[in-house]
Amino acid sequence: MRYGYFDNQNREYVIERPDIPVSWTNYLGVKDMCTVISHNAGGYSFYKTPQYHRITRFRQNGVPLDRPGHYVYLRDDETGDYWSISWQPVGKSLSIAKYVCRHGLSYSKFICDYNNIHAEQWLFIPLDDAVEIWDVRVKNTGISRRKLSIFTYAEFSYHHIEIDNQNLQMSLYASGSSYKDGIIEYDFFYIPDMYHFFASNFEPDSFDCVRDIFIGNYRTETNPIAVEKGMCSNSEDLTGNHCASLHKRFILEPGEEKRFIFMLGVGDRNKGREIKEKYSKFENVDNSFYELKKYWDDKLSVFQCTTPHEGLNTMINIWNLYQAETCVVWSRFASFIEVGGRTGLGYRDTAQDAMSIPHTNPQKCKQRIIELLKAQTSEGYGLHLFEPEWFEEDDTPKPKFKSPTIVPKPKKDSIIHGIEDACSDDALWLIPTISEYIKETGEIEFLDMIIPFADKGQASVYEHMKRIIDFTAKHVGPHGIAKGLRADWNDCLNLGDGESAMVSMLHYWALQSFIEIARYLGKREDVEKYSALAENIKKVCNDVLWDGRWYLRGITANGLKIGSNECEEGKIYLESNAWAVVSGVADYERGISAMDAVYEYLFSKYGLHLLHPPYSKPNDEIGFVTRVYKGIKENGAIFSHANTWAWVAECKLGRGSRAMELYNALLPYNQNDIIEIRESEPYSYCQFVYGKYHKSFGKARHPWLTGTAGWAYHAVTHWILGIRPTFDGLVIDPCIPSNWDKFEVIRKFRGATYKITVHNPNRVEKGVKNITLNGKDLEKNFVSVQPKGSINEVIVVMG
Ligand code: IFM
Repeated sequence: MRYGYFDNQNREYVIERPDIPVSWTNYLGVKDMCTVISHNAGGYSFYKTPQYHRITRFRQNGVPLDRPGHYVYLRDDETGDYWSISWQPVGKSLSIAKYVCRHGLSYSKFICDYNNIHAEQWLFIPLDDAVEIWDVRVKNTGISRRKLSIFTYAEFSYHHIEIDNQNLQMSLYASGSSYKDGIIEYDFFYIPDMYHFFASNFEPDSFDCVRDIFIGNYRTETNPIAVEKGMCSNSEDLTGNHCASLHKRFILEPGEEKRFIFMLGVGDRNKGREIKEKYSKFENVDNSFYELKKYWDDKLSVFQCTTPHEGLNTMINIWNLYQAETCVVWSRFASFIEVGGRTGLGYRDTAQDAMSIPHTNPQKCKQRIIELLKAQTSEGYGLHLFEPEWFEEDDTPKPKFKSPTIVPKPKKDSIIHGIEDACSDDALWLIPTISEYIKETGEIEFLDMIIPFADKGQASVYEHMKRIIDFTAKHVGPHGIAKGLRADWNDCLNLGDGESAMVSMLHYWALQSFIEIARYLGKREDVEKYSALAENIKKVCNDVLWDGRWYLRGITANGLKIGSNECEEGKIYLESNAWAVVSGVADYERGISAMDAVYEYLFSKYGLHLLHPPYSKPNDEIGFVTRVYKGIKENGAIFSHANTWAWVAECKLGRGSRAMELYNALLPYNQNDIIEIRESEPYSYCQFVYGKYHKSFGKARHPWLTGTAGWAYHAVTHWILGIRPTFDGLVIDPCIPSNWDKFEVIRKFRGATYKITVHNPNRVEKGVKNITLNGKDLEKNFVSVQPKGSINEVIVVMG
């Protein structure tokens, strides 16, 4: 069963049936203001942080789905009939009204045809203003004159989400709303920076600022009394719950169209006036929509591929990068699952996400790296969850209620959580990310930048990297494998002093990146010292962790093996086997054996399970994973993020067809027509898919905010298509399925453009036979950096 399709020409996903079992969301805003919006216009907005500066309210996990939202109602003033431009909240029967939602890159369009009225509501946030524009057009497609009314509705939220949800004493009695000069203002405690406003490009006929008056007693957003009556009550109050409803009556002659602009923004009425003036001009609305389109066109143009795989092209050229950027820009704490009650950055999540976008968003990538380095302790571990503001250089206390994003700045001692709460993997991810950033931009001097540690002292970026490596080297268990501590990448493996195969392998992988940098800088001593460390880790991993056919996942503090053939449950894990290959710990034979075992035990038509068989008996020596239902999340679900490592592993082993088989199984695009099983968005990777051990096998959950996005993008661009930046140029090393005869990539790199065509006449899976740059033969599959502004033709023949 399908609910929509990919419109690649417009870079939109088109939802033709709005009665999807779950919310299909999109993200508006690329800078300071963000809205998470569903295909039925339910959702919420915030400014910078969903925890401290919420703009609109959302009742997460509610019944009915997605309430409230950013709604536009239309009313036929002659018959009293009314509907909304998005299917919900009014929810007209789909047999008499047609609804379409087009989710695009940072905008969503809701389109409705009902009773000879065609209406569209476009939502987007311009690049330069913290305001959500509602661009509404209403057209009479019938043959008679129509008398209509338009009403808006959004429910304001107290700025601090915890107060809004939990301290009603405060949110109900310390917030107010008022209407003046056509602008609704929502305020509290006279902190003008934190006010919200709602305005329109016309003089309204009536308004409501008080939610319960607009909706009416014992009613919902489906049948608000104001819309039913055809008139708002001009309510305002200095207490209660507040909303933004502006109403206008208008007439449409046959064929006539009217356009209305609404603005939901951050700031007080004065700011509202400024914004109202600007966006009351259609020209300014059109320009800012065009600029937003161009913003994404420019980004996407950095890497565009044409392969025989339409789904891969669609995801890599549009949706996968869009999802990866969304994770980096908005962190992982604002969705319909993560409802914004905790914000900041997750150390490991951000470090991985940032690795995928240095080519399209180098500024944000660098910003995130610096924030993470500031949240690294001088001992070398990262603070698991933190607010970048905690480490702002300016230590002078902020005046209470001044900043638009009031993030409390705790005392340093209280935020340095100590090793007992440290995760063993967190900071290791950062080393390859720093390396990727430098390779992409060529900014080698970044390594000299001095950055403070979270607790005390400061050091260069290079020194920060050494501390990260040294920390893991120091914290090893009795077998010489890294300690698992609070958790490693797998949140539910809580090994404490037990040992984690994955972390030792990550350590080895991070060391490869670091040694490459040290070698490039000519730091011989470091190259020698850390190469010796790396060799030792590789040996210990192979001596201790090899289980005969695959690698163990770990050893508990009491010496119990995890992920061994000897185990009854949790016999084999995906992470340690994929990472043995990705990191280079495994030699070719062991790599093949481990990945064949992964295929045999963990593969399914929807992707690779994280482990087999799942746990059924709680065992706190292993961790929380043993207390999760079988087939869900870390206990044997198809954990999407970890699947991507297997694609890289297969590419490293040269098995392009296998890598593609694994890729295809997880690919959301491929599940567009089985939504009765998948349920979630086919344009977004989800955190997990229920595994075969659960009756909901195939159902995907937690869209958008998952490390899968960045890693899937990285795996395809760097390993399947094989185009990898180095310090001096681009390596071209594809690993593709044997049925591909050719593919093309346009890659922008350090100011030059590379048009790369890869031919595969002998249908091999890996290996480059020859390569030319602008007609000249190259010695190896490496293209050095070409002059800025140049356009270069690269022809590669595999064989
Ligand atoms: O690695 C974690 C991530 O940090 C949060 N979500 C789950 C992942 C796997 O446990």
